[in-house]
Amino acid sequence: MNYLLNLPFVAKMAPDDYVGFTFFVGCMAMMAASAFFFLSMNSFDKKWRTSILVSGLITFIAAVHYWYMRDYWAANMESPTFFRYVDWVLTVPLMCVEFYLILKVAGAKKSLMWKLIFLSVVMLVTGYLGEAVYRDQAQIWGLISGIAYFVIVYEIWLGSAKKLAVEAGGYILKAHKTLCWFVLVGWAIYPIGYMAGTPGWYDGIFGGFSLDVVYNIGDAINKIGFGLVIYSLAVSMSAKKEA
Ligand SMILES: *C/C=C(C)/C=C/C=C(C)/C=C/C1=C(C)CCCC1(C)C
Repeated sequence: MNYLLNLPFVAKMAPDDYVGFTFFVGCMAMMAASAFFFLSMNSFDKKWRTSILVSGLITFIAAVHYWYMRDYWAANMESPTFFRYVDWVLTVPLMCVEFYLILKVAGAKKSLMWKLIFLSVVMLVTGYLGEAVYRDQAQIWGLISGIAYFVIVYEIWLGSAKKLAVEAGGYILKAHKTLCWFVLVGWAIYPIGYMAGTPGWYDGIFGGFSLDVVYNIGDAINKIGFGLVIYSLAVSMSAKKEA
């Protein structure tokens, strides 16, 4: 029993542990963003509260996972792949819900939401199989995942979601466009990280920069950025209504 008391309660962090640092800061940023979204929620028109609530849920779920991932990294010094993908499989479908919520005013149907959710789950499950289960087949699973990603990009940039956004016009079209850029550019960070982290593929393009650092930066940009786009849309729409 005595040896337990001698264990440190907080793991040490080396000053050059960039992965540990980005897990730590990422965790804090997600917590702060969640507080911001939750606390600002009720200052908006009822119609926008659900969207802001979902923004907060996305960063909150991430904050909890980052808490675990930070710990896991500190204890094992290896990628917390399992927690990473559980986080994604919960938060990315919620990002799909955000597209549906803002396009609802233009008559978006639930089928659009389920289609995007389905594609995102295919993208993530196949990605997990390639990254954690069938490591020697990472290329083929990455390819299937990439196809699902491509279909999501097509759907929002050129497909039915785009049509609805054009119908809605104004601030909604503008916000939709910004979210589309997040998906095209911000989300592309992940497959790049995946390729860079797969042995025999493009490993080494970041000069040994860790896969986790790439994913952590991607998460902060995408989850908090996405939420802020929705937030500023709600601000604009509420201001318009008052005027
Ligand atoms: C908050 C988390 C987000 C927005 C995560 C997004 C993740 C992706 C877009 C992952 C995509 C992948 C591919 C397109 C191919 C390789 C495997 C993945 C899962 C890394």
